[in-house]
Amino acid sequence: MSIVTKSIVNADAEARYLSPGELDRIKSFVTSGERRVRIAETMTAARDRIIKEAGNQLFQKRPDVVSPGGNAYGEEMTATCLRDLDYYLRLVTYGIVAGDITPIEEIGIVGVREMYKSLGTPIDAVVEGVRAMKSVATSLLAGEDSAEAAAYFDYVIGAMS
Ligand SMILES: CCC1=C(C)/C(=C/C2=NC(=C\c3[nH]c(/C=C4\NC(=O)[C@H](C)[C@H]4CC)c(C)c3CCC(=O)O)/C(CCC(=O)O)=C2C)NC1=O
Repeated sequence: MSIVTKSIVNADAEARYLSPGELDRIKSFVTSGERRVRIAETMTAARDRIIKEAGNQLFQKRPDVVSPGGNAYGEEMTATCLRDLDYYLRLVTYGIVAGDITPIEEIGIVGVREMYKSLGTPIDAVVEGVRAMKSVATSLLAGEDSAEAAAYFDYVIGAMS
């Protein structure tokens, strides 16, 4: 839910007008809108490159995951691993557009530890992959945009660490 929808639902539950504080938060959401959409556009257009470079960085740092016995060993498993990175990059773009981590949390964080545990996937290596995506993605963005995007990657990193 966006901050706009959320504020309306809360206010209507109490049959009241939006409060000055709520209107302030909506104002900053609206005024930052163009920037957030621009960031999401850049990341969406560069997604193949971000995934590829982040994957290379991850497998260099953690050769164990793509070695025999590793969770991402073999062409098919490596592709599934890169697909998971792609999932998280996509969720980060959702968060940036919504100006809110909730979509990332609901789709990709709730239950993630248990999921990776049951798959035998080392979650610390997934975190390493997200860190690498952050580094590649933020290098494609200018100052303020880069900091804004970094915050959403940091949310994923923190929630999985
Ligand atoms: C959008 C929300 C969402 C997420 C996050 C998601 C993740 C997800 N990753 C999976 C598998 C997997 N995930 C990985 C990922 C990795 N292995 C490693 O060693 C690396 C560290 C890492 C890559 C960074 C691998 C290798 C598998 C296949 C494991 C297997 O089949 O044994 C599976 C099992 C089913 C399948 O293979 O598709 C799910 C559900 N699915 C979703 O719908």
